[in-house]
Amino acid sequence: MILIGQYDSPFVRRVAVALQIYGLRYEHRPWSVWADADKVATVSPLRRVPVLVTDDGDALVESFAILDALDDIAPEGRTLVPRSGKARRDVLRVAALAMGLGDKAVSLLYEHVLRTDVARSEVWVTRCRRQIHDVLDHLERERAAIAFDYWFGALTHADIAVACVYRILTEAHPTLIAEVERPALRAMWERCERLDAFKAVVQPLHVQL
Ligand SMILES: N[C@@H](CCC(=O)N[C@@H](CS)C(=O)NCC(=O)O)C(=O)O
Repeated sequence: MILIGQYDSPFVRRVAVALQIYGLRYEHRPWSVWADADKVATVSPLRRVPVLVTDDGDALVESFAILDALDDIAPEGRTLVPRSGKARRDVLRVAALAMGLGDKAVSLLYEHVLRTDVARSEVWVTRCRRQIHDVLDHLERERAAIAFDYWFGALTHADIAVACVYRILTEAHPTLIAEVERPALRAMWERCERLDAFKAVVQPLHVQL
């Protein structure tokens, strides 16, 4: 398997953390969606990362779809999401909220970085900021009511998604994050960063156009 994309992306990193936890062997191609856009286009017309090229040669995109494929081949007993039912939906619900945050964080970052010659859209910036704060508040309330180290007892895709996204928010939007204290989310993020699976796949954010 080949994983394409840099670990400073929360989407790429959540896939990489799962690969580490599942103990699945893969090659990593840390291509930038900007500097290496033409290379990314050779495997995906969407030119987004992550892309996972399977051993069969399929190029999978979209982190949820990639993780679905990995969950299928995960070693017995090590899966990061229950197979079915409410327990599965709960994990996916939290992970989807976190990844929605990731979309907003990246979108807001591009708005700041790319709009150098024209005025930024204040309507879009305000909307993204509001969405980020509201989802973080929602997750903070839910997380603060949980006594376990991990959201659903054992580590799942939900914890990984929240931790990966919290990191990019602190790196890409430090002022926004500093506006509100969210101790439960921060503690969970820091706990995840101490895990070997997270330490193995870390890259500080660097935007290279
Ligand atoms: N929903 C996608 C989001 C992927 C995504 O937005 N990746 C960013 C990198 S952090 C990207 O490729 N951006 C380039 C673009 O949108 O053209 C996923 O979960 O895989």
